[in-house]
Amino acid sequence: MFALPFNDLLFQAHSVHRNNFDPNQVQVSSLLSIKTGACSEDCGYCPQSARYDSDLKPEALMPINEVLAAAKNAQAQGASRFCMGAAWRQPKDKDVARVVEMVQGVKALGMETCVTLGMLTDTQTQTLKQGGLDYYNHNLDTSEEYYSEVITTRTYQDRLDTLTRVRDAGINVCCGGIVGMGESDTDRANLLIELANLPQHPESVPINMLVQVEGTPLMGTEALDSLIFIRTLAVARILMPKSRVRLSAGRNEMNDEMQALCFFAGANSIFYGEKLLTTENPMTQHDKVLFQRLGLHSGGSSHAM
Ligand code: SAM
Ligand code: DTB
Ligand code: SF4
Repeated sequence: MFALPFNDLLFQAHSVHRNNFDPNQVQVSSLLSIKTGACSEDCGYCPQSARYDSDLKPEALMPINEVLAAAKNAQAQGASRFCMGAAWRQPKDKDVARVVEMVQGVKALGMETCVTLGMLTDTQTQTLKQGGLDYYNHNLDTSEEYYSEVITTRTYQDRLDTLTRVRDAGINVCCGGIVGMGESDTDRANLLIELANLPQHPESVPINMLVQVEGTPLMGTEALDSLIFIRTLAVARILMPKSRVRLSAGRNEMNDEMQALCFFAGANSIFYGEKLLTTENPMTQHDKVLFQRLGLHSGGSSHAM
C-alpha cells in the first residue's frame, strides 16, 4: 500500500476518510506540560530526558490553578480537548491523585480530557477512569524492530501492557508514533500494522514528525521526505478508518501546502496552541487563517459519525 503511486494512495485514503467522517472537520486539541524534564528514561528523541543536555529547565508538577488557567485559555482559542503531559517513566499514586483533580477541573469547563503520564498500574488506571478521564495517550512510537534503537529503558511489551490496562478500564485510547527517526519504510508500515492490530483501534492516532532538539541523540537525523510523511498518514487512515488520525508534532516545520495534503490524506485532528509540550507549534492565528483558507472547521469528538 505504501508503495502505491501517490495519487492512487491519496485517492483511496481520501475516499475512506469521506466515507467515515465529515472531510472538512478537524478536531482540535491543546497540550500542556504539567511536569517538565528530569525524566529517568532514555527516549532518543526527547528533550525531557535527564540524560541529555537539552537546555530545558525542569519543572515540578504544576499547581492546579495554573493548569486550569491554561485550559481556559485553550478553550477560548477554540480547543475542544485538553491534553496534559508529564515527563515520568510512571507516576506515583499521589501524583495520580493530583492529576485526577486537574482532570475534574478541566472537565468542569466542558472540555474533553487527555493525559499522558507514562506506564500505569491497574489501580492507577482505575483511579483515572473513576476520576472521569476521557483519553489516555501512550505511544508505541515506532515498530517493535526499530524500538531498541530509540529507547532502552522500557520495552515494547511494557507499552502494550499499559495500553491493555487503559483499554480494559474503559478509557479511550490515544496511541500513535513518531516518524523521521531514521526508521525504514518497513518500520513505518509495521508501526501502523501494530496499531491497527490492537484488539480495538485507538480512538486517536497521533502521527508525529520528529521535532529535532539540540542535545538529543536523534538531533541531526536525516529529514524524512515530506511525501513519505503524507503517505504514512494516508496508510493510517486506510488501516484505521474510524480513528481520529492526528497530524501531531512537527507542523511548525511544515508549510501550509503540506498540511493541506495531510488533511486530504485523512488527518482530521491537530495539536493547536503555540507550544506542544516543550517545543514550538504554529501560531494560533496562522492556524485560524489556514483553516479558513482550506474551508475547514473545528469540532467533533474522537469518534467517527
Ligand atoms: N513521559 C510519558 C511517556 O513517554 O509516555 C508521557 C510524555 S511523552 C513526552 C509523550 C510522547 O511525546 C512520546 O511518546 C513521543 O511519542 C512524543 N514526543 C516526545 N518528544 C518528541 C519529539 N521530539 N518529536 C516528536 N514527538 C515527540
Ligand atoms: C503525542 O503523540 N505527541 C504529543 C503528545 N502525544 C503528548 C507530544 C509531542 C511532543 C513534541 C516535543 C515537545 O514539545 O516536547
Ligand atoms: Fe521521559 Fe516520556 Fe520523554 Fe521518554 S518521552 S524521556 S518517558 S518524558
